[in-house]
Amino acid sequence: MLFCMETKENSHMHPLTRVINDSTRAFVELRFEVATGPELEDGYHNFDALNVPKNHPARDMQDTFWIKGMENMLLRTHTSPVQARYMENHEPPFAIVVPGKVFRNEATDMTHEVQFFQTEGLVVGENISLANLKWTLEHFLKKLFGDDIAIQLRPGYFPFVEPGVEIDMRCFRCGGSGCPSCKGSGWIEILGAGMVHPNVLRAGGIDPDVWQGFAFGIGVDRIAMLRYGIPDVRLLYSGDLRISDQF
Ligand code: 2U9
Repeated sequence: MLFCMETKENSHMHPLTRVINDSTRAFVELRFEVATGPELEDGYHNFDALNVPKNHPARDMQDTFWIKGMENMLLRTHTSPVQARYMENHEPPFAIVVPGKVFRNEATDMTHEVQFFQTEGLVVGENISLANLKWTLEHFLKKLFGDDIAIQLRPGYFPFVEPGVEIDMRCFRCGGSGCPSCKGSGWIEILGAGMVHPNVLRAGGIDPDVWQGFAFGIGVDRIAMLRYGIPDVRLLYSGDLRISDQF
């Protein structure tokens, strides 16, 4: 599923569309199936099925757009409920990639918007390991940023995975020596991932003693900003044609 197939002479593809298409395609080439789902979700599939604790701050009114007058309905805060629903209706093994729009009820600034895009993924099979996760995501980043990239994995916490990892890419501005783009560290945080938590597999009707899985979440807007040097996420939604005219 591509958001826009081609550009004609004098027309331009929006940078977000380019990143959504390129990232989805990178996984489709690896035989992932594209899955999509509703933007209006229920609390069960957005939070409970994903092992997000009842008292987690993400569930707060301040962080989630709950729908007035509807019991336990919200605008999805991530595309993860699509994977949760897919597990309920499919037997493993499978590999899916899930591009889509998500919503967070928070103040906007240069790096935060109330509406943005993610490309998430889920692979469930026998003997799936962290090595499979690392190869797949390194392959994806090479497709987007070229073969010369280097990555590192750090421990990270997300309730739906255990262990969770954050993946950094060596800074392509300074090559790792440290600059303002990477805040002097030489590395840029690029995505989050991990091995699917047994509680999450169980909620999807999958036996964690038989099947293992890895999952990942990619912030499409962040990738577009890094790839094209866009300083403020809000420019991506400004409708200013001087942005898309450059692509
Ligand atoms: C299921 C099981 C596991 C999805 C994951 C992340 C790590 C992650 C962020 C990236 C940038 C959100 O847009 S962002 O701020 N996401 O780091 N997402 S693991 O894990 C899942 C999803 C569904 C059933």
